[in-house]
Amino acid sequence: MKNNYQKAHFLLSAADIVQLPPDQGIEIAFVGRSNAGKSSVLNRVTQNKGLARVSKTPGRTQLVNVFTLDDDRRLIDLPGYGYAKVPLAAKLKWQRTVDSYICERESLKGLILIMDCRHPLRELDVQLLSFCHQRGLPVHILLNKIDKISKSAAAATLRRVKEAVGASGQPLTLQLFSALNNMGIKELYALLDQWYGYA
Ligand SMILES: Nc1nc2c(ncn2[C@@H]2O[C@H](COP(=O)(O)OP(=O)(O)O)[C@@H](O)[C@H]2O)c(=O)[nH]1
Ligand SMILES: [Mg+2]
Repeated sequence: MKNNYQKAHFLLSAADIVQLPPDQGIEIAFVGRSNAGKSSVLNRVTQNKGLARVSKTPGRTQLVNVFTLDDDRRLIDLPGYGYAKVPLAAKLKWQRTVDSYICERESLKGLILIMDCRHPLRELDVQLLSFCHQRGLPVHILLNKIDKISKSAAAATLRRVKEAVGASGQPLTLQLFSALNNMGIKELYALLDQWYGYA
């Protein structure tokens, strides 16, 4: 039997938040620096390689990609950030789109912020956390690629990031994850089930 997330199918890509579907039901958005592993995480969660392929289609990487789980629930793939060579205009466009999505979207229940565990809390990650903080929106951080570092280094990273973000008083949770070997998938499903109201 398919789990709730395997049912995800592509609905549309939006260049601007006015192109999004009606603001009803529950949306959870996945976001992160380019190369942190957002596409790999989405593939894992939905067990559907086609999903991230859609998001990778040239021209769509800078768009908000919307996937439907059912009539009331959507999964949102926000454009990645932090490419070295992106022109300033594109950076500003990313900021505007993501900022207005986060600030205005009523159905947005929470964000899954994906970071490479070896390079956590880069500048735009912190900026994103602050957008969410302003709205009191919960964020769940995935420290991804945990298979790349030792267990003790992973534990130390978790502790360090927890300390760094804990001080803000923001509704925030975090976990270790690996899109490569599925580590942390149960914990992530439990969180998503709770936010989507499946639990
Ligand atoms: N070892 C390891 N590699 C990963 C993991 N997640 C993603 N990758 C690799 O990191 C690179 C970027 O992943 P991708 O999903 O395209 O990142 P995106 O740019 O954030 O969508 C690819 O080569 C992936 O195979 C992980 O958990 N472990
Ligand atoms: Mg990607």
